[in-house]
Amino acid sequence: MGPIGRGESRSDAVTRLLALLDQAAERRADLIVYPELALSTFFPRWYTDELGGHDHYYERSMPGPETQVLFDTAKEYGIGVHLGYAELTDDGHRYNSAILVDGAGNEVGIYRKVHIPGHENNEPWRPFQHLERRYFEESNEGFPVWRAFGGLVGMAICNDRRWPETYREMGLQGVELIMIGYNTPLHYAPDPAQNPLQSFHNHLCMQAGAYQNGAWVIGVAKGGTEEGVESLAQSAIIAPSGQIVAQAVTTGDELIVADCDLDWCGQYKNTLFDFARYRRPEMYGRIT
Ligand code: CDT
Repeated sequence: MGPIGRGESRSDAVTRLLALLDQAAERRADLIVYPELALSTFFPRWYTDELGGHDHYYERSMPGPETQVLFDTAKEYGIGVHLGYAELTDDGHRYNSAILVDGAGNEVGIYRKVHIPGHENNEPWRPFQHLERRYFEESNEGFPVWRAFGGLVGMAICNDRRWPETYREMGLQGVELIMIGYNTPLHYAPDPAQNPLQSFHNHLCMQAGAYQNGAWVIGVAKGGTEEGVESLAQSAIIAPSGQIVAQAVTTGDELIVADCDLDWCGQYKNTLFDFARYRRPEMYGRIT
């Protein structure tokens, strides 16, 4: 996806998601993967005195009144949906979440972001804030995998993709396809020397995660310049070999498609990365 401006409503965003869904149907897709926080601008870039100052960006139910049409249309097409959104639970918890539904419209699972980057307090020295640690709680639910789409699938969100444990936790459960939405500003205030490496680091970690676990990785950006902040695009579909088989070439709304044969995973999971045969967990004491 391209940027979502502060003035764009939830319904405006859904209209754009529907246009991509129509294209996905034309391409006979089984599953469409939308990015992190796909229904709003990336609001943690602004500080509010009140913690609830951004609550209008959160979803109280999923599907909700404005998003129901997306799930209904996807069900008519028989296409599964992965959608990132800000979740406000009935008991007042705020999570950076993603929902997955299958092609029949049944909920497969909800994933809540484990690794929450950025900072808790206003830091005016930054050109823009990254207050995810103020507006989202860390999930303690880990990285489950679910049976869906003829295989084992899992989810992660943005900063999660930089951590090898994310992929390994799912890899140890046999995951075959991992969906990851992201919003990654090109400017990293604590160390701007990393700015020119954003694209490299993005693909580096997702390609490594795919290869080392013999799984497909679908990395989906909300990129382009959003409210003056330039963010990385370059969504990619990565094979279990670690190769990128499809990549976005614009910074706007763009559909990329690949035929993700889950049987390809076995070529890695049953040979070089036969975990049961070759892993040495007793040598990895610090992380096990
Ligand atoms: N959304 C998200 O997690 N973004 C972070 C930005 C870097 S931390 C300020 C990321 O890891 O891409």
